[in-house]
Amino acid sequence: MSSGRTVPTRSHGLGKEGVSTTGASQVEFGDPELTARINDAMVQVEELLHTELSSGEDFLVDIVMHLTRAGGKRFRPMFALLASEFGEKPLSENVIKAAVVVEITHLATLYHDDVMDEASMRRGVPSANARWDNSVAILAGDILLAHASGLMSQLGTDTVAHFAETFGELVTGQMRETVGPRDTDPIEHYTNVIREKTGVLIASAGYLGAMHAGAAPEHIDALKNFGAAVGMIFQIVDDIIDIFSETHESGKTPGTDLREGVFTLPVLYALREDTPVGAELRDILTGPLEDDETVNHVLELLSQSGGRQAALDEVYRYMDIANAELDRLPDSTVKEALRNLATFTVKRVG
Ligand code: GRG
Repeated sequence: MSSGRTVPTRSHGLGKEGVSTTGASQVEFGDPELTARINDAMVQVEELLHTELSSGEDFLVDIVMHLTRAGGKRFRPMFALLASEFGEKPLSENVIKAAVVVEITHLATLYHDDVMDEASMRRGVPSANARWDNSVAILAGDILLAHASGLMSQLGTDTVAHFAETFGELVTGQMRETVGPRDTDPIEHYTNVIREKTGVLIASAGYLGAMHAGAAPEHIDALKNFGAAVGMIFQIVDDIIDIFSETHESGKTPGTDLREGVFTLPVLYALREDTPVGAELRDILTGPLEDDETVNHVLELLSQSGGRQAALDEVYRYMDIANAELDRLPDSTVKEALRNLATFTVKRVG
């Protein structure tokens, strides 16, 4: 379950007062007016992110700005902005704040996740634990949560309560992954982990964006559920790519998860297959894979299995859920943009 992702079309630039908008994806939404509106609001997100995270002692600022400046897709704040378009106050000051809260929380999880995974790179730069050390990276995640909490308190107790739940689910997902499936079915375990680790925060972006724009309760609910489904698609697709893409297509070495002993959905389906390939995989896959030859052999076995197709079927099932949630929203160019966003995520694996 590696967390690098491919990027929608975007360009980089500098926002007002020289604030770097490196992370602000200049995404094309198929409607020039909407595109301009969202991209302008993304510059505001970037400015607030920069202002908020630049406050405090220099030694803290340097470290929290390390991954902030390194970019990332800014997918979550952008989704919060799009969700706000369904309310009476789209892209309002509180919507921008909510979008920043979500991105800062996401950043905090990345600092902590990299410590747990002993990751050496993140967003194309050395991870904080690699550049400094584990203690520094953990404390950077903690100070980010302090920043997020400060902004949240300005948004009111509903937002604070929502975030208490979101934090709880994020940590539960990480803990669930750490303790492993134990007596649970491994596929159910995997599904719970990715829902909690990835789906919950994307759902939160939709919820908070729509809520702070004053959207109707049923529309807030639809955007939250759409976000949760997109999170599942996002993660399963990434896990499929980790196994079945050539390095030149994904920019990553295939089988990273396998090397780390993390068995993602295509592998779990292949492992339960009642075929010679399934039996051989069950013999080999008892822990992390050490050497390239074994990884390559397992990748070959996986390509002969039905694991990829079974995982893809799950992706399409979540795509249906995402589309059904969109159907609960009034027709608009924003709704079509969200539909395209979900389709784009799936197209990465055909
Ligand atoms: C600090 C509240 C808190 C929680 C700690 C570490 C942890 C519990 C949870 C980990 C959650 C996690 C890292 C999930 C992976 C999510 C994911 C899909 C990351 C990659 O997202 P992208 O591709 O990254 O959007 P960019 O870099 O583009 O922002």
